[in-house]
Amino acid sequence: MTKIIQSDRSQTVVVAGGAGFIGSNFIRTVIEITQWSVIVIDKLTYAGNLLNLDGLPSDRVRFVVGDVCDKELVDSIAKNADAIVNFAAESHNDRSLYAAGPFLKTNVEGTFVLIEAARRFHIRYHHVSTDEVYGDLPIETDTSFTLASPYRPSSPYSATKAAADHLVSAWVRSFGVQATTSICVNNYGPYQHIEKFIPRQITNLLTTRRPKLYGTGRNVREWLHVYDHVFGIMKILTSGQIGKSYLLSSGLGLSNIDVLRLILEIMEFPEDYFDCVIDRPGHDRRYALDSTSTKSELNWSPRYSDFRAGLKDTIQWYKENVDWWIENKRNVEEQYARREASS
Ligand code: NAD
Ligand code: TDX
Repeated sequence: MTKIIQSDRSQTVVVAGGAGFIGSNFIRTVIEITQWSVIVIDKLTYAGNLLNLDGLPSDRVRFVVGDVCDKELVDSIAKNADAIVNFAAESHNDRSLYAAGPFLKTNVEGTFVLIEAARRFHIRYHHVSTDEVYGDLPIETDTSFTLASPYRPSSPYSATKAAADHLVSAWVRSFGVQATTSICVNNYGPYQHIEKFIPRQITNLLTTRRPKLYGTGRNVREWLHVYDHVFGIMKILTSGQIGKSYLLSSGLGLSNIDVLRLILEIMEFPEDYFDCVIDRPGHDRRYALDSTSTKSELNWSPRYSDFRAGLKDTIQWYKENVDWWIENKRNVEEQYARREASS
């Protein structure tokens, strides 16, 4: 029997990877707008941070440090839960180009362990995926990927994400697992790790470093505020059709150089205050998703449609939360410098 996940009932949701960027924003929303309790399982890799969950009520949020590849641990947590939402991943393309092992382990094997638990305990599973599974689009077009587009991942990261999506579909078809998948464009907002494009450039400017643009900066990304991603996942969990994938996007496709120029303008730096550095190998040209069917089926649409305003709030968040990122900054930039030197 399908378990219906309702926001106004007391339910227990396991959030894998809940100490990361999107997972922690998801948990804040869950606590705010539902009656659910949350069990977080997170390995606390370099990308996980307990501070991301600061201030949440301890009677509704339990934290377990652990690996999603650890079957016994996952089973012990999942057996009394109503749903698993899986954000746990190695999530950075640049890292996957230099050390792909952890990506295979967490993104593929971790998904396997979690969907097996969902199967064993007959609970709902939601899988968090990315537009990158479709590969890229030419820059000079306005086409978008749809659910009918073939999977053509380009980087080691996106190949592992594509593999995980296929596992989920196979477990739905072969074993009737009650799963859904969301496929989302690039996110921005509070608590994003400073290795990623937008927070890296903001924190560069806040520490008198020059922003770093890969290649010519013409590559295009579609940007969705993390709050809109989280609301989309809530809609899918509570009213999505089992077995389906849903595309989540904003229509806000911008070249990297345009995003950087906006950051420079908001932070009052000259528009040419950046360095062009060596390009990412295999750098995907453009991402874009057509989320028309998600919008009509789930009555979801992005609320943060003003990218400049969202970016301004995000810059403000990094200004107000220097303690959250400052200790990491030198290390992150040293790692970038080392990778650049070795390529
Ligand atoms: P993140 O790197 O900020 O967080 C990942 C979290 O997973 C961290 O807390 C980390 O400690 C945890 N983790 C890693 N390996 C683990 C393991 N083996 N066991 C348990 N926990 C582990 O990532 P994010 O940006 O929040 O992304 C979350 C999900 O959303 C990922 O699946 C990513 O592919 C997907 N996604 C991200 C974006 C984006 O723009 N950030 C866009 C679309 C989809
Ligand atoms: O310093 C930089 N300079 C730069 O020009 C960095 C870190 C990135 N870039 C470029 C590369 C990309 O074209 O900016 C763009 C965005 O880069 P990332 O923040 O690394 O994101 P991307 O590779 O697009 O992937 C992101 O969106 C899809 C997330 O990291 C993934 O987890 C998600 O699946």
